[in-house]
Amino acid sequence: MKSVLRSEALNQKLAQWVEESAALMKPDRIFWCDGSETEYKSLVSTMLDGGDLVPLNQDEYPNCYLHRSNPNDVARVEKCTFICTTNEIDAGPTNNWMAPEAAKAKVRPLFEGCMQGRTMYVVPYVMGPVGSPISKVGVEITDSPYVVASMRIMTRMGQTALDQLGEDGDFVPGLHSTGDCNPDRRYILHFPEERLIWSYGSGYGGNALLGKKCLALRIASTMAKDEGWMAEHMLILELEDPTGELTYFAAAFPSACGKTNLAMLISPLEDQGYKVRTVGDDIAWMEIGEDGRLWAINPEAGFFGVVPGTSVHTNPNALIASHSNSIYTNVALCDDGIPWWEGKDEEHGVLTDWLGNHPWDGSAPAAHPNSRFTAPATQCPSISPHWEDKCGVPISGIIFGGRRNKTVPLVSEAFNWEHGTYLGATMASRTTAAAEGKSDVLRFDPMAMLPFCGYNMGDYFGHWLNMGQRISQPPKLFFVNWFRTGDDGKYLWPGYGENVRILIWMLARMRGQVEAQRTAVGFVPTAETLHMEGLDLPNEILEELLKVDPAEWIAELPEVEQHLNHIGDRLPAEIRQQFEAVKVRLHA
Ligand code: GTP
Ligand code: SPV
Ligand code: MN
Repeated sequence: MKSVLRSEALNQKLAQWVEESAALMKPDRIFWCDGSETEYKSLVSTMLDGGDLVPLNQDEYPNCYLHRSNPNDVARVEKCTFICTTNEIDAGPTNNWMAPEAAKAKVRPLFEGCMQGRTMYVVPYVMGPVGSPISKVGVEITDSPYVVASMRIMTRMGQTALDQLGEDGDFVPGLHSTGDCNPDRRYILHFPEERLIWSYGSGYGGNALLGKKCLALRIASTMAKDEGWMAEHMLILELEDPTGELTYFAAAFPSACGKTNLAMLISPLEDQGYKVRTVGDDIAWMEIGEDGRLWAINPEAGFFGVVPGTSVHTNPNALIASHSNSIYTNVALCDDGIPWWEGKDEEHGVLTDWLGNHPWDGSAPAAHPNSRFTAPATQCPSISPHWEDKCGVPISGIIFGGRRNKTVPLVSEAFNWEHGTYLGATMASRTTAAAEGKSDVLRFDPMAMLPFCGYNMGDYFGHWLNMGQRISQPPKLFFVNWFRTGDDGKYLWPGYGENVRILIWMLARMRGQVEAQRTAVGFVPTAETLHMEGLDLPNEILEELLKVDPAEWIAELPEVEQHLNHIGDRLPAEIRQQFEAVKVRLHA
């Protein structure tokens, strides 16, 4: 076996694990990734030769490539995702569970010899700014060059990570093989007790880029509970006001419900001094600072963003970020090498669809609904100068939200942290193409963490309540809904850039500058307190967007109660009390 060793200072634990992994999977070669430009170029050229990548038009999209995944492998697969704790109760009722030894016994045979004839890449990476006390080192072993190239964009990958790891440092190991990409032999296993990840049989996104959902959310959420911090499925954004003051928000929306778009929005009120900048678009790690505030870092270094719906009108910053040095997965292609997707709002000639059919016959979407761009964060025009601050940024507001076509108002503010925790715990949203399964069905997705919490959801709510007691200057908690529809099924709120108006209202609330209506479900703005200048929205539509109809909320109570019952014995009493209190208020 040939080993291409580039690293001198070998960490004992790493050396041993690499050796064991090689013995198990029997690769022809071991390749240690240094993260360099030269290495990236050579990976790309290997993939171009093997047909793993197709070049885009290099004049228009320099250093950009298209990857077509296996058509059976286009999204996260929640049914194949397991939390392997000794006791089933610790994984809780919302996670699939296997006992650690049973899980390993089942999946180890799949890994045996799976890299014969292939290269085993060792991919060291840092989640979080290099040198930040909050950052963590992970190492992924994979046989997919696409994963390696993607990890180089999404994380601080290579020698930097080995340097941060040092000889005695600890890291989260993640074993990955695309295997034969058979959906019946697909497993994404997490061992939170030993901080280990095994992923077999998928090469796609959150299943395969192990730094993202597996480490930065499922494993990290467990570490965060044990150590007293938070790992959340949240964007982080910076709002500058006319005086130049910066305020930071974190927001949790379920997959494909608008985090990237909110984080990168272009404010239509820039000439009045309201600007938004991006710190992160998917994950936040938050710790209590010495000042008693909550400080957040973005553990990622790139964006793995939903492509469909991205246009000059919706998210120009994402278009620019992904115009060079980016990988597109499962988009359609024009004959001149320009990528195309639904909602791009651009003319196109004859297309090759995401499956490679040429010409596209128009009978199904040309780009897969979960097609993605993988782009370096530094290329985003709206990236904040503070995005890599080692201590993070101080969070003043936390926002929850989801896709609700009725009932839930455009924005509301929780009465306090406990009430906000209840709002997050009972949030529901229509499902999207980001995970395999039926789209557009309403499901409860607490704090947008249903697919990503590495432990018992009841304990997770308990952890939120506990954090609230420990944060002496807690952020205010809000709830938004950009997706309310009218009788014609069309969205009532224009969304995207206009969402800044809602952030401005939140800012005014934090500063005690504006009164709000006290409703049964939280404080809601009156139409005249929203900054609507320059937006031509009929007042009756705004009233409709802000409406809280107790009858609609009462009708949902049985489902909310069922959801809370499903969480089981570990549901904190405070959450149950919040539910009872809402019930009383709604009936009052
Ligand atoms: P993940 O990467 O899966 O976690 O998704 P995300 O939460 O970052 O969602 P993203 O911002 O990529 O948006 C998903 C889809 O929702 C895209 O098609 C967007 O165009 C659409 N979307 C985002 N924001 C808005 C909005 O304010 N209004 C409307 N109507 N659609 C939106
Ligand atoms: C999500 O589904 O929330 C994503 C995409 O951000 S994935 O990385 O596949 O999880
Ligand atoms: Mn996400």
